[in-house]
Amino acid sequence: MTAASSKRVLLAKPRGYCAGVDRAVEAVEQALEQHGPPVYVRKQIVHNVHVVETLTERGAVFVDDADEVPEGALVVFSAHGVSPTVRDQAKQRELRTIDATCPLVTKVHHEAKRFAREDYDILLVGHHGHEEVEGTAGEAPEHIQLVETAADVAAVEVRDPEKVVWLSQTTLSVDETMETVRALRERFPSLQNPPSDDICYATQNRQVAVKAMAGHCDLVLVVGSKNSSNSVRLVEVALSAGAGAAHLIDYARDIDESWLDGVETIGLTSGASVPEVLVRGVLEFLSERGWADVEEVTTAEETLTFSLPRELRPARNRQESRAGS
Ligand code: 0O3
Ligand code: SF4
Repeated sequence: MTAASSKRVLLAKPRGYCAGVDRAVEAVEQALEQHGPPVYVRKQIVHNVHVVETLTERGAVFVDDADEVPEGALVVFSAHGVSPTVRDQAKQRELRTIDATCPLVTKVHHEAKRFAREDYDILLVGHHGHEEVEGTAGEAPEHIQLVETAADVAAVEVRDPEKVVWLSQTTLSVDETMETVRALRERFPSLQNPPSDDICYATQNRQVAVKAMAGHCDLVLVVGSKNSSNSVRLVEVALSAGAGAAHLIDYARDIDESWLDGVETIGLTSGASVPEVLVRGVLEFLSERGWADVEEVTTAEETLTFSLPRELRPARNRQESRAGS
């Protein structure tokens, strides 16, 4: 008689694609279908190696800068958004553009523009060099300063401490951001909050889900790429919520077999830019090694979807959306 196996997988839900990523990936697919290759994409459409490779095979050409796109060609702006300078650059080169910026990133751009118009000092919590932060800060560079962590707060200088607001990147750790905001508020008691949460629903939901299971897990595997802010945050959240260990992997093949030594419960989740097929690959890998018992841990149901960028909708729908706006 063999002892019952105590090996199990807890599978976080929600995980994987958010509404903004789904729309952005679909935008490139539709652009390829409607216009044929090559379709240029400024930066990675989303921060996922597999998505970028797959779209490249289908005729997308990823470039770092709009300068690299031949005049008159078609270019898609990534889900992370672009600054007005990039838009102007594209216009000057007479590029045809499709804007796949997530509407929830665009919302933060609108907030930045509004507070800049009202002459606030805007403290943007986010990661230096991240494309989303470059795009948002580019909306009002003279009003915005970047604050990465609570440690940066002492060095922040504002013109009028009564007229300060904080905004943020959409994909940060909620807990870490709140710590930074607490430190900011200690220095600037009149600090205003964003009109609504800038850290988006998908980022928050994935962190809540991983927190719910981390304490029961000897190991948490997060499927996601290294430059994916929200995926990297899930590893950190898992560790701080009590996971024995946590690792970020692009593919099942990245799993180091030694991570599995002495492990019973494995938590599995994926970042907002990660296709489900990669999670399936990890489940297969684990099943072949005795972790066939999979239990989904659900902390929220997501139903939000966004319609495709205007430039890709049929002409009739475009008119309706103009009339309704
Ligand atoms: O912003 P992040 O590095 O997490 O980007 P990903 O991995 O592409 O995920 C989608 C998030 C996004 C497009 C901006 O919020
Ligand atoms: Fe939009 Fe949030 Fe997804 Fe970013 S993570 S693309 S803000 S829904």
